[in-house]
Amino acid sequence: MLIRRLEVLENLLFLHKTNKLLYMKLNNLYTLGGISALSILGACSTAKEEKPLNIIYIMTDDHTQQAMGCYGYDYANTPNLDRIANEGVIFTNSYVANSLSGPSRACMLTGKHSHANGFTNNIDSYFDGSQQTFPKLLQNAGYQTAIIGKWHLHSVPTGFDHWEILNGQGEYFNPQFITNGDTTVCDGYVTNLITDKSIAWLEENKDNEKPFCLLVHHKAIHRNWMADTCNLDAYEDVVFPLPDNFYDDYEGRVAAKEQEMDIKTNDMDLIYDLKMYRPGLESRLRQNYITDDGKHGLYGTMNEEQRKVWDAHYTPIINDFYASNLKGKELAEWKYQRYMKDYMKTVKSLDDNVGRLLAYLEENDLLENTLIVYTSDQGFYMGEHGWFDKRFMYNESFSTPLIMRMPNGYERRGEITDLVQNIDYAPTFLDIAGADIPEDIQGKSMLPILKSENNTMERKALYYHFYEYPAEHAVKKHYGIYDGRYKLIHFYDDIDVWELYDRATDPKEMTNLYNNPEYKDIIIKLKQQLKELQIEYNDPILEQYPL
Ligand code: SGN
Ligand code: CA
Repeated sequence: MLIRRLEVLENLLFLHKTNKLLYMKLNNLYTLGGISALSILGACSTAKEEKPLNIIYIMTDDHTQQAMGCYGYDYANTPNLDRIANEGVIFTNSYVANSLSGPSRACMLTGKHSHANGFTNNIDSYFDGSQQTFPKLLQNAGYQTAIIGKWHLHSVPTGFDHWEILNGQGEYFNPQFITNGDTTVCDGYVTNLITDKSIAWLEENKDNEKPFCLLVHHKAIHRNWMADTCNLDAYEDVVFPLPDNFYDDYEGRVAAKEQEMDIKTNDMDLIYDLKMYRPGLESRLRQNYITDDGKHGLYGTMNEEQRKVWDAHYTPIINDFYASNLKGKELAEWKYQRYMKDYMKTVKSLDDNVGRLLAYLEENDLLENTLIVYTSDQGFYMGEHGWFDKRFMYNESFSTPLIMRMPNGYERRGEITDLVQNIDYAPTFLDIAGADIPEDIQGKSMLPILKSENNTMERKALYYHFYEYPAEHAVKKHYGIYDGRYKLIHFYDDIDVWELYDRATDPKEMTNLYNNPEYKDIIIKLKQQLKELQIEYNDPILEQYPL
């Protein structure tokens, strides 16, 4: 109630952003929660209501908009995620700055592009934990902070009162968790365990006076898409529609042609990815990964009981597969169907566990004083262009899901079409906490647009830069600009190729218009804008490839 009153007051006085000083003063009074402040405002409130908003920031790995009911994919059964969107907002122009796990996480923590936070790729980057991050700034603003789940930044987490992270990518079954120097194997399925631990932390800290910011960062739905044993039967009867560009020939797109993330080829492995293992068969992936007790690496760390249920499900499918001896298109489309099934089964656990967390918050009266954010470290290809994986600035992997359940006092609902990017999360959380947003943060707060549909992000275009090459999946280095309609990309390093797409007429990005003379003026304008963004963000690539 107090929050609402303050917001009304802010709006009345046009404080928000227009008079930063007064706004900060008000926030200080509010954070201090002094009786004088309350009486000035004529508010009557309990201590609990005085707390600033809690934040729960759920992030999955490789979940994509095309696999969510609320984004219009009718084949996805995601009622709990849909609930978040229905009781809040859904961003339809939500993007990442660098479509890969570690880099994305570093962008989110710092609110800065990869070159500025120093974590450009998963292979040889190391996150410098001494730098400024939003959890540290929230701690300074009086929050208790925690991260549970995937971290993937190689260094020890900083800025968290509590952290319990997976070892590297983590395992689906019986994974290792690391906390303060201890590594523990926890029995169970990873998505359940991360949720259990998150709820346990909330429960342990429920009498804490401070507001909280909890990062629930899942391993799911990362390759190789292993579902919980209780969900193996889900989606088995569903026939997923093949994307109409599944057989893309990549004409006019050199980098797209040279990638190695094709469902139709050996890039997608029958054994490791699609679980068609038989004794005596070997996969080219995870060959050397054999658990201590000698189990096959493909099954990771499953125990006997889990493996039994797993085998009971997959053995008939494996037998059918080898008996049918599929070739060519039939094989490619069979692979696509298996991929979709495994992926969606893995989503099922995720959605169920989001439901569990929502139920806990509801039962503990936390729902109306907590902003719940759901996103992924990037989008993913679900057969579009024939692919799985991510990395490209093309739409499916440049975009990422972003839905938020709104607490009391946040009236905005429905679709938000503003251009937003994962560097915006840090300043948004700080703004919500009433903390100052440091000047060197490159993202922008989304708070104004969360408050009112009359506000906009006041942003003309987004900047993107992908670095991890040469590497698995062979996606070339590239940077680019997207203005909400046109997308201009420069692939560089061992090639020097530009691409232009008009997403209004070509949403699937199949026709590279860069060499079409009709677009000459548009290209000149976009290059100018791209240069301005590189200068604004101080990306040294501009020296190497001057515009
Ligand atoms: C692993 C996967 C890749 C994936 C990267 C990065 N291979 O290396 O397919 O692109 O992670 O993913 S696997 O054989 O180990 O499954 S990220 O989301 O962590 O960036
Ligand atoms: Ca990822």
